Amino acid sequence: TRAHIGVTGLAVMGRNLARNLARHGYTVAVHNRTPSRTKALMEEFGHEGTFVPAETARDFVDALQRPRRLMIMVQAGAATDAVIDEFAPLLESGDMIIDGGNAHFADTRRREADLRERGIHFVGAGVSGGEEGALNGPSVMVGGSKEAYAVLGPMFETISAHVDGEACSTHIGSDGAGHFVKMVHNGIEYADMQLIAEAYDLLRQVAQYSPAEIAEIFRTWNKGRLNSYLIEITAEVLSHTDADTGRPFVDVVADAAGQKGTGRWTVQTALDLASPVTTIAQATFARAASGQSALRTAYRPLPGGMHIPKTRSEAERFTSQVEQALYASKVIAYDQGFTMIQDAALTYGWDIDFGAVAGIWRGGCIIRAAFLDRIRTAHKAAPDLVSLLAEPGFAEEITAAQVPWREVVATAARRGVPAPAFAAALSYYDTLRADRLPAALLQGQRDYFGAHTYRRTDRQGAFHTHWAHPDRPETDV
Ligand code: NBP
Repeated sequence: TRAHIGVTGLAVMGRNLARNLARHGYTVAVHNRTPSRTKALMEEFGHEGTFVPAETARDFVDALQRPRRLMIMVQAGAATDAVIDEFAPLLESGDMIIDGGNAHFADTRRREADLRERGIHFVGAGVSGGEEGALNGPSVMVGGSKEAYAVLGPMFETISAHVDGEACSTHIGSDGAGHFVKMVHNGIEYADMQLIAEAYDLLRQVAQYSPAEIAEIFRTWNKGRLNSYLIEITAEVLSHTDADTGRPFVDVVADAAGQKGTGRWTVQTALDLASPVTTIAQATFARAASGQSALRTAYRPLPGGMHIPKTRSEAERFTSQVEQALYASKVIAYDQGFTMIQDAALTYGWDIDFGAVAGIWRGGCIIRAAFLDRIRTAHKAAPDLVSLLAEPGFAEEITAAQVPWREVVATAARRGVPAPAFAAALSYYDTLRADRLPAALLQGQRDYFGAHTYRRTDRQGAFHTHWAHPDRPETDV
């Protein structure tokens, strides 16, 4: 029997995806550069389904049904190129290489163009949900050709997570679109996590609640509109007690956040696209700032804000304001992410169904949340929706939340509690709702020092003022 699909790269992700496929009845060829991993998979999990272990690249390729479907789950970057270079010469026209790793979308675009010339479909698939998702149902964001998705889609839709009977896998768009959307997913994840962390910090420092009490607050919030995987696990982490010291776990963890890079890619790419993903950027910079230990030592002696203890009823009122601020900021963070995908779709010619993107993020991935169902509905109802805030339901909620949102950001500033993501989200809201922006002054400055010209509100054309002789008539250039 020939295999329906082959997986090469059998570290945690590849092994679990191969098992997921086999458990769903597919015959899966398995291969790894170091054969011991293949052997280990067969020994431990071989009974779970039909696997065809292959030691050499040739055996692996020969084990596959045509058109061949070969999935790569190796380290992103040079390792992925090395594996493509090894296998592509063994493939035939019409075969498919799927890269399920965390590739940068620009690499995926390059690889797709290169392999397309050789008649091979290259499918960059963003796989979210970590090892657990890979095994039990990930969210899969698939790029590449429609023809390839027609063949691979049923397979991805079978092994992906499901919400209300719908699969969390879809064809996002051509070439790098799948990996792009996965990257933005991770950027939104950074923002979501940072916003939750800021909410915790404010509840702790301003309202003086203990981690266990804050865990209870998050549990309550998780029953409402903030219902999400991240809120749920936050409550778990906050209620955890360190076994060694008996102290809250969150108090014994070093406060320097790590990052593997996809949040950073989102921000770097956003700069290139001129997409103002400020909340995602602040979340990424907040992680970077937390790791600047020398700077933190230098700043630590400097004065902070006013300490005004809150009474119990004030603390309760503040808690409800923080819920509003968290929700409003979250809507902004997601809106920024979707805007960035829209900007990229225009730049790269991707025809993206935003409702479908929100739909496949409802399950299997880290940002899964009840809220995504509403985003999906909003985009399905109005496929040209420019912003979530253009949808009456969201607009109404933000209108209701804006006063408490401002109160929370102002309280954070007065008390000296850092809330960079809350503040960035609010500034973004105020920037985009402003009648007039001081960008007009920037244009004046640019024209002054660099003769960069400006447009006028009352006439067509590009103008330059002779700043050395401002009374001379401006030139229409
Ligand atoms: P790793 O990213 O740790 O990569 C290990 C695998 O790459 C092994 O199979 C290793 O083979 C293989 N490999 C390397 Br390294 N260099 C190679 C080369 N030059 N030629 C052939 N094979 C090579 O594995 P992972 O943690 O399972 O992740 C796999 C992919 O999935 C990565 O792109 C990762 O970024 C992504 N990922 C996604 C998530 C998620 O939540 N979506 C989570 C974790 C990882 P060896 O056994 O011979 O050394």
